[in-house]
Amino acid sequence: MRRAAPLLFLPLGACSGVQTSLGGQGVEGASFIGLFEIFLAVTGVMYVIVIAILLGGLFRRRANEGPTPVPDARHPLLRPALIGWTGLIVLGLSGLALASFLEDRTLARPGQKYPFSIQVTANQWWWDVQYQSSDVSHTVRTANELHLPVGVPVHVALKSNDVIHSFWVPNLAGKQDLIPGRTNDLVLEPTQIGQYRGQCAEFCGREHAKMAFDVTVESPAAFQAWWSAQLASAKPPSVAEAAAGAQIVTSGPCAMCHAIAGTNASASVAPDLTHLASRRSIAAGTLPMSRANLESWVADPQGHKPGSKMPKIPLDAAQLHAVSAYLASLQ
Ligand code: HEC
Ligand SMILES: [Cu+2]
Repeated sequence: MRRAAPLLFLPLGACSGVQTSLGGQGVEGASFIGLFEIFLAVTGVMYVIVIAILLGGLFRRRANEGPTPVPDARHPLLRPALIGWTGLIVLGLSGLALASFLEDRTLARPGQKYPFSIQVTANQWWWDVQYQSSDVSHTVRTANELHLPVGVPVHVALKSNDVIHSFWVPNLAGKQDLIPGRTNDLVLEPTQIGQYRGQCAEFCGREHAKMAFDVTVESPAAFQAWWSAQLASAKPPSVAEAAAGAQIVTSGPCAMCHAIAGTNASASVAPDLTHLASRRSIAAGTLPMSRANLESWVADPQGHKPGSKMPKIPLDAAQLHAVSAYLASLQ
């Protein structure tokens, strides 16, 4: 038992870092923590009172010895004590109900205007992401990542192409489901620059656990720079090896699923690869971004993410090397 004690602290590992609901790095998330603390305090006080009464009864009985004393229904304190206890419970429960109601009202933000909107579409098992502003020519498509300007409330429209998923960036806000055939809304207003991790929070099939995404909260200037860079078409390959890779990727089967702006690959059933190498991870958080990992992913997607909708395409070592050179150049 004593050796297992450190295990008790294991859950505390979830209290800091890039994926924690106690982070409070967003307006929504921080207000949830406030609500959580109110619930904890009220239920904590109730718990202590109940346990104190139980212990009191236990020790009183020990002290009396002999047969169990019959509770004295005429005890002068019994009536006021029962009335007080009932009152306390009613008051506590209504207080908690009121607190959640008010919290809900604040989070709804009726009438709020947003500078732009992000449409996130869930697929088994990756996230399609589109940035949309009033200027249609500024639409940007990426996958498995979100960039957000700090201090700006942003509207996120959530959709699904297959089954029910759940969008969750615990550091910033609560969960919201993505449901086929309808659009759900969420507002994200990060208050702290940093790197966070989002995760699908509704079991959606075999690779549900490997359906994460990266969230980069940055200064408004850095965010604008990112958006402008994403607007550009893919850079043409500058070395022979990458050019050979581009040939394979844009004319072979890859182009039947993926899009690379500026080439004739324009399918949309798989992650957009135009600026793939500017992301932090591959295949919805499955592997960190690097040329070696890109090569390894293309060589054997089913080995890294069994059941994933990307088939293994037969390529020899030289072809794989060329493909990874090209993919890694897609900054
Ligand atoms: C049948 C459609 C299909 C074909 C063909 C296909 N892919 Fe994919 N690819 C996918 C899907 C779906 C994913 C997302 C997998 C996941 O994360 O679960 C993906 C993911 C990727 C990723 C990771 C993207 C990201 O955002 O993390 C890369 C890189 C990639 N594919 C490259 C290729 C290359 C190169 C080829 C050709 C050799 C290819 N794919 C062929 C469907 C396809
Ligand atoms: Cu899921």
